[in-house]
Amino acid sequence: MPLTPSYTREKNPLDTASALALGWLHTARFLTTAAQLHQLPALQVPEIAFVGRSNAGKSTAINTLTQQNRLAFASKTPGRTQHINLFALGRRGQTDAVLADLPGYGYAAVPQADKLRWQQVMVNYLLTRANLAAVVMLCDPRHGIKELDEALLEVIRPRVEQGLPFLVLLTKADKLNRSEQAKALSIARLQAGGGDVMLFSALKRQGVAEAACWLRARVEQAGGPEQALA
Ligand SMILES: Nc1nc2c(ncn2[C@@H]2O[C@H](COP(=O)(O)OP(=O)(O)OP(=O)(O)O)[C@@H](O)[C@H]2O)c(=O)[nH]1
Ligand SMILES: [Mg+2]
Repeated sequence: MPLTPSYTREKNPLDTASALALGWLHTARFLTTAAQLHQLPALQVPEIAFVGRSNAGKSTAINTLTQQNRLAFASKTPGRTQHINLFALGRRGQTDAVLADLPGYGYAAVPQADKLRWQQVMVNYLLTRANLAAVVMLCDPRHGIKELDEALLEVIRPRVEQGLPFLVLLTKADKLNRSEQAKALSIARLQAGGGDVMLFSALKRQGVAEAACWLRARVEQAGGPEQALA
């Protein structure tokens, strides 16, 4: 039996997997923006959508995961992301996956007509986007999964039941102490309807490697080109 080379023995496989996933996410670059669904390009590569209430931390999570401060536009002003913004991933200029930053819902100061229009765009996106490979719902655990989040879970339930991977990312975990984090995690697990749940903090970099590995695994599962992922 051949001896295991020392470099494979010394490296922790989990560290290797997260370094690979984070390196891959770091290749992210802006692809396009669309105010309406029909303006989105039809793509063949797996796409992972980031959804959640306004101010939940979607854009910040994308910036943290891609290790790029200004990729997605994060802001103290809720309702800032008003378009679907796509970011391409892949080495050597190839695109082997796409991240989609969707406009947040539930921001009170947005006029009702705009809110309804956006909810419709979101619902249509989630139901019809052919290359959708996974959904990440970001949720501020201090508020929990609210009615609009539940409505969105209902919308995607048929696709989740057909195997669409789904992750609830409990953001801003730095605002909670350990026992509050544990409680938020168990409540969200009950509500997530079969999806995965993780704690995440952009500030403390908590859960970043774990979420990065989750994203990469979903793209591999969806059959992203292997040579580009290596
Ligand atoms: N303490 C803390 N604050 C965070 C974290 N993530 C995001 N924030 C803050 O939350 C606010 C909203 O973050 P965004 O990333 O812009 O939220 P969004 O979900 O993209 O919001 P919309 O684009 O309005 O839908 C900003 O002030 C961020 O700095 C985190 O992990 N910890
Ligand atoms: Mg945003």
